[in-house]
Amino acid sequence: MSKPTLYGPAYSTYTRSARLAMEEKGVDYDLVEVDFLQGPMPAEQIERHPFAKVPALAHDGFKLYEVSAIGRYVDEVFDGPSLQPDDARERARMTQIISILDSYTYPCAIGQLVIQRLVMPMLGNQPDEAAIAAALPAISKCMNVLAGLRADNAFLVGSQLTLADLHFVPIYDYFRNTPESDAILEQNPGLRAWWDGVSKRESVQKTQPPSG
Ligand SMILES: N[C@@H](CCC(=O)N[C@@H](CS)C(=O)NCC(=O)O)C(=O)O
Repeated sequence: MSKPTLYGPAYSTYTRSARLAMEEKGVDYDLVEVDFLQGPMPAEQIERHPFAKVPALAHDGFKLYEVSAIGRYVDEVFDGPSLQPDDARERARMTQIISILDSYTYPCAIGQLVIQRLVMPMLGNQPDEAAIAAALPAISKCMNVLAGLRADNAFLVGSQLTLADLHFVPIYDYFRNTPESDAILEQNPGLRAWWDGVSKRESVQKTQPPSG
């Protein structure tokens, strides 16, 4: 089977989730950097992704975008440890968590807090403090819910690393670097325990976003 190519920047949370799936499976892949912070989304990427987002995958003539689809494809097509539970209820829980991350967590934790607190200053702009303050209750709710679903398990779904963990790692990693995360994580020590475990994985260390 030929090597897949992933188009997206190493700093992107969704690109990192797709990379994490390939790293965990032991898949050899090429990463083609696509920048959208210093300018508009490049036209070639909009051809790959009509909604002008990253990442997109190309493999043996097959083209795919949307990270939850990419993760499942990578898991099912390549050898390596399974990233989806066999048990129907656990698999449903995994899908539920990915949906919670996409629908409720990313928009407030990354789209508001991380963009305003970490990205805006990096680009030489002032953070919008009102937008940050407005996002905090929603972030807190998401983290409480995710901590509750994890309960005392090693991973978000029971004792097996799944695509749900790989979806959350990049979001959590940026979030934990904001000063606002302290108070929210104080309330959710279970998420810190989860991070202590997953952050030691080689895949997580190898896909660390570039600093600055
Ligand atoms: N639903 C998409 C979301 C992808 C997404 O939001 N990617 C972000 C980067 S992490 C992006 O492309 N942002 C560029 C923009 O919104 O202009 C997926 O699952 O792949």
